[in-house]
Amino acid sequence: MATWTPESAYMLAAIEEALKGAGRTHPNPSVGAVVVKADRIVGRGFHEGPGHPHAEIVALGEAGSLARGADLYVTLEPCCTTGRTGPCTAALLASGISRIAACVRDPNPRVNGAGIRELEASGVLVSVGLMEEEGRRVDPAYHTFHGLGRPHVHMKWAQTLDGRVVLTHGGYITGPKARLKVHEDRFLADAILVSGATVAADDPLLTVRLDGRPKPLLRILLDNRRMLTGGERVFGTCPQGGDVWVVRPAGSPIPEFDGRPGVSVVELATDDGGRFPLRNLLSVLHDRGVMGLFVEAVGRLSASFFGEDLVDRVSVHIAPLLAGTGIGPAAIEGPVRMQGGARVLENPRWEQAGGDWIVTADLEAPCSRG
Ligand code: AOF
Ligand code: ZN
Repeated sequence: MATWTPESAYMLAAIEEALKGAGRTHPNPSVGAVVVKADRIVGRGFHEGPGHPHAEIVALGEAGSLARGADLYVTLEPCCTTGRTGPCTAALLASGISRIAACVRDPNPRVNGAGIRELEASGVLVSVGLMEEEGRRVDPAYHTFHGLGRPHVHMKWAQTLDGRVVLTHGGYITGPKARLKVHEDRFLADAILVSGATVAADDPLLTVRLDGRPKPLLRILLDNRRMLTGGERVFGTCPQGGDVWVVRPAGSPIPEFDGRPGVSVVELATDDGGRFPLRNLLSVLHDRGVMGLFVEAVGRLSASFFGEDLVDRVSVHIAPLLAGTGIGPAAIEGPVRMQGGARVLENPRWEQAGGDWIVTADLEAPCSRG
C-alpha cells in the first residue's frame, strides 16, 4: 500500500488559516486548509461560519486547476454529508486532489470516519493524525462537545502573586491589557458562567467588548442563594448583549424578572449542600447546543468544577501584587482532591499582558477521557 509522510509546516499553515475563523463558526467547527503543489501553497481557505463554504472548498477554489494531482492539508476530516452546504468529499474527488492529510477525525456522528473511507475508496491517499493535538486545539469546544457530550469548560481567574483573588480595597487585580484578553477569550465561547454572588458583589456586564466584534453570549448566573434582584447591570444589557439564565434551586419562588426579554429562570435540583451538580447543568447546556463555556469563578464554585473533573482549560491572570490573607476566598477554595494528588497541566503557555502574566494550560487533551 502506498504511504506518505505529510509535512508539519503545511499543516501549521492550515492551522493558521483555521484560527482566522475562531469564535465565529458555532455550531460549525473552525477549519483551515491549504492546497500544496510542487512544494508551494497554491490555495488557502478557512471556514467563516454557518452557510459559508467549508475551508476545503475555499482552498480548492483558490487553487483552481492546480488542484489536480496536488495535496490538501486540512485541520479536520473532510465532510461527506449535505448540511447547509454540499459534501466536501465530492468536491475533492472532482478536483483531482491526490493526497489528503487531516489532523483529526471529525467527531460529528454524521461524519466520524465516513469522509475518510469515501475518499480512500476512490483512490485518494489519506493520512490522519499529523499534529492531532494542535488540530483539536483549533476548536476544542467542537471536539469536547461531540466527543464527550458536554461543553468544553475554560476557567479563568485573576490572582495576586500570593494567590489571592480579592484585594482589601476592592477593584481590579490585573491591568487593562490582561482584561482585554478576557474579552478575547469570552469571544471564543458560546456562554459565560459566574456565580450570583459575583454578580451581586461586582455588578459585571458579562458582555464581549471588542472593537467591531460584538458577540452575544448566553450569560449563566448560578444563583443558589437567590441573591439577584433583577436590578443588576447585566439585566440592563438583555437581550442585545445575550440572553441571561438565572439558575435557581428547583421549587424556588418565581422572581419578577423571569420572562423579561432575554431573561429566563432555570430551575435545577441542588445536592444536600445546596450546590448545583455541575454535571447536570452541563448536560442542560449541551442540550441547548452550548459547545464552549467560559467560567469566571473562584473559591467554592471553581472548587466544584475541579471536584467534578469538569475543567478542560485554565487561564490564570497573575498580577505582581501581594494581597495578604484574610480577605476573600482563594482561587480554589474547599476540600478538593485533585486527581492524582496534584493535577499536572498540559501544554502550559504564558504571555505577558502589560504588567501582568497570563498562564494557560489544558487538563488532558479534550476527548481523551474514557
Ligand atoms: C464546517 N466548515 O470547513 C468543515 C466542516 O451545514 P454544513 O454543510 O456547513 O456542514 C457542517 C458540518 O460539516 C460540520 O458539523 C462538520 O462535521 C463538517 N465539516 N464544517 O462548517 C468546514 N470542513
Ligand atoms: Zn465540508
